[in-house]
Amino acid sequence: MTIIVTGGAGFIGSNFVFHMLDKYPDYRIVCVDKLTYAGNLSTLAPVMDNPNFRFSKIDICDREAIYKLFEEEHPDMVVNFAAESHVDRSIENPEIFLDTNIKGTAVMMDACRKYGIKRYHQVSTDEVYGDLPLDRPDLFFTEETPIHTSSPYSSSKAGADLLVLAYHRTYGLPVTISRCSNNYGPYHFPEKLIPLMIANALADKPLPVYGEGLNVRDWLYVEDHCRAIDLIIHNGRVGEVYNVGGHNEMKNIDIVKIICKEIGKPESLITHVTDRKGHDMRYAIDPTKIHNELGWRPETKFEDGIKKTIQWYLDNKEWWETIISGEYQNYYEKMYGNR
Ligand code: NAD
Ligand code: TDX
Repeated sequence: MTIIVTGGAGFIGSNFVFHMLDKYPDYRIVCVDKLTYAGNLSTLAPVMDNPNFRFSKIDICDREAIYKLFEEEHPDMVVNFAAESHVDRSIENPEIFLDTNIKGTAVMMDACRKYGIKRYHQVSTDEVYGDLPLDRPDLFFTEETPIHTSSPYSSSKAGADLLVLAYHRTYGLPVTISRCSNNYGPYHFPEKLIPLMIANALADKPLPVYGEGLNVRDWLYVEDHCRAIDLIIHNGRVGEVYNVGGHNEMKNIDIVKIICKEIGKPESLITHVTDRKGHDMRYAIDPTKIHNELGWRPETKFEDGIKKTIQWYLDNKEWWETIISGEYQNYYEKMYGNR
């Protein structure tokens, strides 16, 4: 079995590469990554010498390079993680999101059509469903919830999902889609809420909470997401969408307070800053389908996962300090000034 994993130098993709190489010693994993600001080759250092692993620096929009790779590798499956993934960046500059998230998805699927494939899996997000009101805790996103996006990021992911389903119906491409809630864990890029707050708290820097911090996200430990994708690509039904989430809804402000407590820093570091434009209020996944059909359920409780995550950031300071000192610093200063 040869699997092309795109975006494998990023947060979830790298965790998935580790999971697959560890669990399936006879699988070959070919990682395709453009190494944007969010991709970090040092993340993959532990597997670079593994004979079952190959890294290839390619932009998924580069049709010629992708076709050449398919001719060399004859993949059985593709799992497409590659994306521009940060909502705030999409608000600043939507265009790259259209290129990578929509056009890149089309290029990957065209290659699958041209060379044949057993499975194309699209890694999508709960953000395609838009948001839920705070005063209706009885509502959850199911796979039947209409697509109703808020940001350029989520719109580009929704556009990709629609293309994936269209390639299934029009060309019979054997596709599956997973729509997961917010992940956290090792190798999470420090522009996202949890790693940003951990890094800032450790440096005694202000903790920038958008608005009142009442927005709710449904947090899942990254390894649980990787196990869900593993199950879907092996046992999921072709043409189907699977929601992935662990019923772990939390307000942003509560997450930040937990991080302060775990790290032993004062809540006075919390600084309320201008709210995100079009900020989604609440995400909440109903994972009944993947539970009933594939037996998936989350294994890591938030109280354990957040401790493991903080410990990982303490043990791997070099990884994130190198990132923060580079290109990301320019972006951070533009967003938050010298706070
Ligand atoms: P990330 O930003 O950490 O990693 C993205 C990776 O894709 C990087 O390694 C980057 O270099 C690579 N990439 C970007 N553009 C590329 C291109 N044109 N060609 C090849 N590689 C390219 O993102 P992440 O958080 O790991 O998210 C991975 C996927 O999971 C995305 O599709 C995202 O939409 C989805 N997702 C993320 C979450 C979450 O909470 N992080 C939740 C649900 C779904
Ligand atoms: O500095 C911050 N302060 C803050 O209050 C940041 C970076 C975020 N926030 C808030 C905004 C959100 O309500 O925290 C919440 C989480 O923000 P992000 O970490 O940017 O994640 P989110 O916008 O929810 O999107 C994430 O989950 C779904 C991923 O980045 C997406 O790729 C995924 O699809």
